[in-house]
Amino acid sequence: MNVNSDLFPCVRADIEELREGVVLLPGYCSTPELYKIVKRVLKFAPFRYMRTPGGRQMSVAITNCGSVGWLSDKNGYRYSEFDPLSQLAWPDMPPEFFELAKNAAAVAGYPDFEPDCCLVNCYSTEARLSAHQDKDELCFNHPIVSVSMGLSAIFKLYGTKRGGTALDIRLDDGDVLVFGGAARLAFHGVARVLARGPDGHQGLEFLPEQRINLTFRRAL
Ligand code: MD6
Ligand code: FE
Repeated sequence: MNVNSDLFPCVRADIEELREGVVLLPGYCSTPELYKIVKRVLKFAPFRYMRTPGGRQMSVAITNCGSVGWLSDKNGYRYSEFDPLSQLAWPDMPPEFFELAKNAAAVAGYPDFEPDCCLVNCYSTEARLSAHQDKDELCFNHPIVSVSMGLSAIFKLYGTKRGGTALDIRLDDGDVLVFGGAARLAFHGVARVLARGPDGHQGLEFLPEQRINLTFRRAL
């Protein structure tokens, strides 16, 4: 498939390996176009607040596209072919999404990455994502590709054991983070979403109050 894309690459700064396995592609994609595609996905599978297995409602609103989607409810975390809200299959992964994730992974050193799931997270400035490992996938040889849009966030990167001091990574609109290899099972979370500054630097005209993050995975 050849998707001619205005979405990437538009690199704002040098690509940087922040730690073994963690590669930041600053400003790698053009988010206005990406956001239009997100909105099409949302028509079929709107954002919703899921509950943790412990019964707490997450502050991050979630949806998915792809052949499977990530879920959390009282029965645990897992991937499912079906959206529990609609009982239908999740919307297909848009080809532009697939190409973006595949291309970013290749640039970061993973030429074989083919995502089957895109988890879409939506944060208000009050939302947080507590430290976790992404370990519901079948095989950890594949990286995770994370794309940030809208408001900036402070992403905390820990080691492969819980606790310790974190590396704080500011993720801005258009940044892509590729997370694999030695870091694939590192703990990480989102400590806070930064409100739009008075200079209007953070956030986007079309997404002034929120941060949206796409995480591409190979679940199966
Ligand atoms: C977020 N990201 O940035 C949440 N997981 O909103 C993640 O949880 C994540 O960015 C695995 C790999 C990269 C990520
Ligand atoms: Fe994660």
